[in-house]
Amino acid sequence: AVVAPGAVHVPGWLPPERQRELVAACREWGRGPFPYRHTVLPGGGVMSVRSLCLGRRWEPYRYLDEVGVELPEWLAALGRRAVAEAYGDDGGFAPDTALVNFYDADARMGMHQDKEERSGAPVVSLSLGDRCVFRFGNTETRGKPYTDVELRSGDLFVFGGPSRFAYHGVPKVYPGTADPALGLTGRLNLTLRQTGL
Ligand code: MD5
Ligand code: FE
Repeated sequence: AVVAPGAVHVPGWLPPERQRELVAACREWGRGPFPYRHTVLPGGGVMSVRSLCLGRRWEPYRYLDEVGVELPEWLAALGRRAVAEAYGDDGGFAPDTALVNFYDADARMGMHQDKEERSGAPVVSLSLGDRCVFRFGNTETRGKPYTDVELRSGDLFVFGGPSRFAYHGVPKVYPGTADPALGLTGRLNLTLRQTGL
């Protein structure tokens, strides 16, 4: 479904077996040198999600060089296929970072824009585990108008073109809504990005 120009939601894009593999990979990356952590913002606020990065590392409000944890080629290839299937063409998408966010039952993400990337390339978002409300806004203000979309495990969302710099957030996660067979309590979101650095 095209939610806005450049914003394409593909429900159930990843089949259950691929979802399980991705959950296993997310768990394994958490055992690496840079495990999931709450990000502390420059103003002292602490994000309720826990995050890790592969490839270039994101810090509020900048990217650092890669520090030994590579973005696996299979994950970059999955990102290219995602853009190709959402838009009909991968547009040369070449992600150099993956940000993985873990949401427990109480985690939220306030309305914000993703502006640290210096490229107009799209952002690929993959959701795993619990369902959530994803709030897709506008490029002018944090507030209305916005559209609330329910994201479920396996859903793909690609944000590009005029939607790339829209405000967005996750106001609610529905705890206990993941398929027990997935073996995940909570929600994981992977984003693949091209930093342009
Ligand atoms: C999430 N993550 O569900 C979301 C999915 C983040 C973040 O927001 O910054 O880690 S990515 C949603 C997104 C990314 C880039 C642009 C737009 C949405 N957009 O223009 O709407 O954890
Ligand atoms: Fe964001």
